[in-house]
Amino acid sequence: MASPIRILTAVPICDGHDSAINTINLEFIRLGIEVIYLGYHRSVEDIVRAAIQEDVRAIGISSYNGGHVEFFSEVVNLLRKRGASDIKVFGGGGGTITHDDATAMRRKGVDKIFFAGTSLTEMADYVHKNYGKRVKTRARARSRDIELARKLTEIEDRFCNKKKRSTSNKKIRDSRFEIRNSRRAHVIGFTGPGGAGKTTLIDELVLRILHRDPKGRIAILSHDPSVVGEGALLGDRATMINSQDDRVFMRSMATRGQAGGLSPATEECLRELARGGFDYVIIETVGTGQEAMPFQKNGIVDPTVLVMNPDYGSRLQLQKIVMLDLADIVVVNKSDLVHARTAHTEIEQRLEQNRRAQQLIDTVAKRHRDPGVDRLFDLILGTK
Ligand code: B12
Ligand SMILES: Nc1nc2c(ncn2[C@@H]2O[C@H](COP(=O)(O)OP(=O)(O)OP(=O)(O)O)[C@@H](O)[C@H]2O)c(=O)[nH]1
Ligand SMILES: [Mg+2]
Repeated sequence: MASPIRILTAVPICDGHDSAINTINLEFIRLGIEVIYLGYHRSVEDIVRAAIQEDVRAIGISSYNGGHVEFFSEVVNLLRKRGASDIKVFGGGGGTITHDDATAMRRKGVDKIFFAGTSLTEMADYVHKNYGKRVKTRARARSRDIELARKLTEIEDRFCNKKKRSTSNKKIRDSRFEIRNSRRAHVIGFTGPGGAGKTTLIDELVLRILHRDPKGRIAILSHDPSVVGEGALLGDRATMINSQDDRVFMRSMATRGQAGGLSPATEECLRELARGGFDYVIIETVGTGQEAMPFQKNGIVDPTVLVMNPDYGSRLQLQKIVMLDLADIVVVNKSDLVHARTAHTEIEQRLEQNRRAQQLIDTVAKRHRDPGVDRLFDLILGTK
């Protein structure tokens, strides 16, 4: 089966009109496209960096507040400058973008502008027809990020084409051993139910790493669910603010039909990142259920962090969450919510049954400079 087309969508800086792009994203996903959504109020630099790291075929920009002729062409120019001119730029903006503007934009290298009244299916058809195959460009020296991004795509594609069956279990074990013993990267796994605040927490930790370690490089592998051969909304980037940085390489992955929180290609991609000279590699699973154990024992993730939402139900639900037995660190995020104190006590009692040195920390990830996040940061870096 062919891999889904991956595109990036965003709204320019100083523009909060995201309702059009949200509708368009949903239609693209429904028609089999993987959409990495960067969110609104995004700079040219952030858009181009994300497009390169995500190795997308095209960038779709929705622009309503003016300045579109300059903004779109700056995106095209920066892609060229970074050696990624094979990534196409398209978009729309209702009546704000006139036909004359669109002609000027096309002259500057913008691929296509859609006007008011175009149907959603027409736009999705355009994507399928024009961005289905990678445009071959003349070979030239490619940046480190482009090289890595292409490698990750090749790995994902191999799994999608089912060519990846040949790796024996012994080979995988040997390779895990090799990475555990030679890696310099600190590999941290985050899991937990949907919406518990995993991405917000990771973004806050990234901010602290960037400050504490002025040369440190961070990779993030972030997962969202999808069914085999279908589209997906890969939306974690939209929550990331601090992670839009040249020292952070982030890749969004769809699970492409695999249950349990990760993609069939995750481990191999992780291996590639662990070899890629990063100091920290952070993995975020999809929002998981009670039975999930996404990170294997003796795998290459260490430590594992379970992020809990205080609203998990009652003590009975806690008994069923397998990751409470396995996680090294359990975080009660959203501890600003009323139920959080009870949640802390109940989870603490649940962890006591395990008789293991597991850590329990309360955080408010959405609060800047939260002391709980500081404690989590010290704990994670304390193991490095
Ligand atoms: C809805 C809306 C709002 C909502 C936004 C809600 C949201 N979260 O998006 C609210 C009320 C919040 C709002 C606020 C403002 N708005 Co307003 N808003 C609109 C409105 C009425 C519709 C835009 C829209 O969503 N259309 C629905 C989409 C699906 O249809 P479409 O626009 O025709 O787009 C088609 C194609 O272009 C294409 N397309 C669009 N984007 C993309 C992207 C891709 C990748 C692709 C493939 C295709 C594509 O898809 C559609 C296909 O039919 C427009 C007026 C208009 N009719 O365009 C004003 C408009 C854009 N807003 C305007 C203004 C001025 C503002 C405010 C500054 C008002 C104020 N003074 O506070 C604020 C700014 C908000 C901000 N932070 O940026 C002006 C902009 C004028 C300008 N550029 O100079 C407009 C044009 C109204 C006007 N005539 O004055 N706005
Ligand atoms: N009240 C409160 N809300 C928070 C906190 N941390 C995150 N949120 C909000 O919770 C929502 C979900 O946050 P995310 O970080 O996207 O959660 P997630 O676990 O990554 O979600 P998925 O990736 O979809 O599973 C967002 O609206 C956040 O702003 C917190 O400490 N307190
Ligand atoms: Mg998330």
